[in-house]
Amino acid sequence: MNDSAATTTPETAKRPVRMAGATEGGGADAGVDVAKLRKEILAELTYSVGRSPETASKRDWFVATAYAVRDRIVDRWVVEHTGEHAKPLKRVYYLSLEFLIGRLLFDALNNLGLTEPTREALAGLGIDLNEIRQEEPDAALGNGGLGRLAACFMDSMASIGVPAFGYGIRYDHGLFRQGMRDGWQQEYPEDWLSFGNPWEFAHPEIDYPIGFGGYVEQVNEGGQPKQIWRPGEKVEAVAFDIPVVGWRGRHVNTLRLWSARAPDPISLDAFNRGDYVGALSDRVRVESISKVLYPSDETPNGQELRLRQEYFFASASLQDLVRRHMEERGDLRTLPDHVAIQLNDTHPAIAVPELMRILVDLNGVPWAEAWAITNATFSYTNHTLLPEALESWPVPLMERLLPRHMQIIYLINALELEAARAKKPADDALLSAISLIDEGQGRRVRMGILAFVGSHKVNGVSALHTDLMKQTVFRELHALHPDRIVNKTNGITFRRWLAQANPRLTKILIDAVGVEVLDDPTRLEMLADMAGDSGLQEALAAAKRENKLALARVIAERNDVFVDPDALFDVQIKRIHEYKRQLLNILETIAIYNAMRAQPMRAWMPRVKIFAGKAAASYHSAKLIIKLANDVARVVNSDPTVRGLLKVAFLPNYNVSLAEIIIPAADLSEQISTAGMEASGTGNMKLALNGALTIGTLDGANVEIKEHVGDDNIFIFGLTAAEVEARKKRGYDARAAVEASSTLREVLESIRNGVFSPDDPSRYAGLVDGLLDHDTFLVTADFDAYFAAQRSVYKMWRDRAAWMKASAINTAKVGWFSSDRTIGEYAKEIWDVKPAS
Ligand code: 26W
Repeated sequence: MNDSAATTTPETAKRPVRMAGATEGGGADAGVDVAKLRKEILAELTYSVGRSPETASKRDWFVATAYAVRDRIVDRWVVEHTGEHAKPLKRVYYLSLEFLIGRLLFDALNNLGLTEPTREALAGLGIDLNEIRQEEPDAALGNGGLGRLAACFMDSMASIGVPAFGYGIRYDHGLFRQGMRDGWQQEYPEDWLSFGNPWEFAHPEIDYPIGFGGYVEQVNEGGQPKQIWRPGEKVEAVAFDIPVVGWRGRHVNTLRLWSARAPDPISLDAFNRGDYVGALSDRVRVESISKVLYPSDETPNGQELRLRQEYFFASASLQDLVRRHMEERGDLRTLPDHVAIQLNDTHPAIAVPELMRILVDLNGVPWAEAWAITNATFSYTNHTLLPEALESWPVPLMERLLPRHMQIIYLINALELEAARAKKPADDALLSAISLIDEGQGRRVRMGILAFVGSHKVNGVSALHTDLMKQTVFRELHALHPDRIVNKTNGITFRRWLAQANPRLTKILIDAVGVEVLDDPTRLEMLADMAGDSGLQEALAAAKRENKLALARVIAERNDVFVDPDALFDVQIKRIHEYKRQLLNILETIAIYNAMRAQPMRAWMPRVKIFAGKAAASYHSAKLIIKLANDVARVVNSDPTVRGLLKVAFLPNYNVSLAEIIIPAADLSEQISTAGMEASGTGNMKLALNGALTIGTLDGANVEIKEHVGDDNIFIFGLTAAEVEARKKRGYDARAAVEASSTLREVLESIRNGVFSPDDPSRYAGLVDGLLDHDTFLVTADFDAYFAAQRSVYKMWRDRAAWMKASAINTAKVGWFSSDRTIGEYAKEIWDVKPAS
């Protein structure tokens, strides 16, 4: 069957991709038949969208173009999944509750080398590709770093040839849209599917039953006790596939997202009784599982629905991959030879007991053997050390929703504790530290421990984070399993974050170091030797200025704030969280403002402070920080003494598409988290790649960025992770720090006195008191160092040549942070998969 499908594949699929010189945007665009492409787009418009060119809207043109491109991807997909390619030795399954994808059109065009041909094909029809690009809604099926990393990894796996499936949930509603009312964040529902999704293939025939609740029956099978779970409730998981095409179209993987469907669409009993709402209520309850992404970031939500989501997608994914494995190999015991499952944080960790249930209960594999298979198959990535973000579920909830899994967890726990006792004789503290059950406040299952013991490798996402994992959350488990924890420093896909987002810079790089840089980012290094070249610097400065003009237009449109493209663009874009310390940045902004008011006629360096990011809806302090940024913006931007030399803009609704506009335009990248708290950061990499200089603490991947770009090309300040720890242990006195810093004292006084909140002078009293009484994130401790670092930023900015040289060196030296490198490391050291390339 496979072979015949391959032979019926259209001829285009087997045609090798021609790799003549790349054009702006980066693909291999030569040799594409533009007239044919135009015909295909027109045919899609007519037969798939059902519109004539005369009546078609921009959205119709976008959909027609997406379909035409999708056809070409499918041609390759079919080839890759049939015939000789159909059965790779080993596949990776990336389980993630979040995929923060953004728009897909330019991803596909760029990777297939179709950007310029499509532009031309559409231009011939009077359509502007850049305009229809805006019609695609962002797929925002993620909160922030963790979800965006999953999307970059999907691109890299397809690009370097790691056969992979991504598994997740097809949320009807992605991350909320952020609006502003009087400077306060408002959450509005997001509706990315309202006009359909041209990239996906619905597969209603691929559906798996997912059970919840019920009871466990013990039966006797040939003298052996056997457990059978009898769920009280059934949900169906239906597959929707999005093809993921890699660089130069060489490989196409699949992102398979599950949607919940009720087995019975309607209760006829209720309907016949005239209860029309009741007739649908079961269905609504069941299908709520895939309705909406949980918008919390680093805060637990403890909702039953969240646990349902986790089990729903873990179970569907395991059923799917086990079925595939059995079809291909016919023996469950060889699973780890052909399957590697990566758990993206603990969110899919329930897959560990689920695989045990499949092996032991459903297939009669003896426990010890099943455990060895499970452990060899799974690996787990930790993305945060914040204690409040470490997932745990109340035992009673687990017992009610997943009774058999709870039994399995107890058994895993008993055996793990026994093994630990055998290694290191009875130490109660050790045993309670590694127990899967937290006996603290109500009994809870710790998902981090479950993921750890169920995996053969556990990784952190930067060198510092991995070290801290060994010293903190997994200290005891690390002592018992010293080879299990490894580091895999995060990366980003250069295709989206350089070639697509910043075609102007990409063109300069291609001219400078050759088109091969698109395939091999380490070639960026060659730029370092030219960094002092004035011609190169001028070209880079001109590209940056164009990008800043584009951002200035967006700021004018969205915020009605007019900024000078020649000012320093100082950018902090990420989720709003106290540990990320947007507050520190705002305090410094106020310090500059105070200084300007004290000496209005000094030659102040023009600067624009740009903020963007969402706060979890229930995270009040984060929402107050957004309000403060907006209050400061209003006051500063309208104060004539400032003469426009300082501008502040909080751009609403930060998402992938907005990031693609801000990042190429940034001069300064704010990475100022309290040391030890940001696991890695990936925005830091995107900004450095695009030529922004970093002002940052020695936290997460900043440490490694510093090692790559060199001390002279980055502004590092503040307490180290070890110093933060020591400070906290010793008991930190913020009042003394504030007393010692006249700048900080004035800043806090102006906030407290209502300078930025004349309508409600006490609005920030609690915020200021909070800083003085319990400055958990050491904002006051790092303020002076940060302020001084900002002054050295100014100093370098004054010397344009020095700045542009440092900027070029940043771009040159961050090739290592490509997610292709990261995925190569996972493939070799965790998955044991050979990339096909
Ligand atoms: C239970 C609620 C919840 C939801 C999401 C807890 C924790 C999370 C994530 C772990 C948050 C997250 O996105 N972490 C980020 O992961 C990135 C990719 O590794 C890192 O670069 C960031 O530093 C880290 O904060």
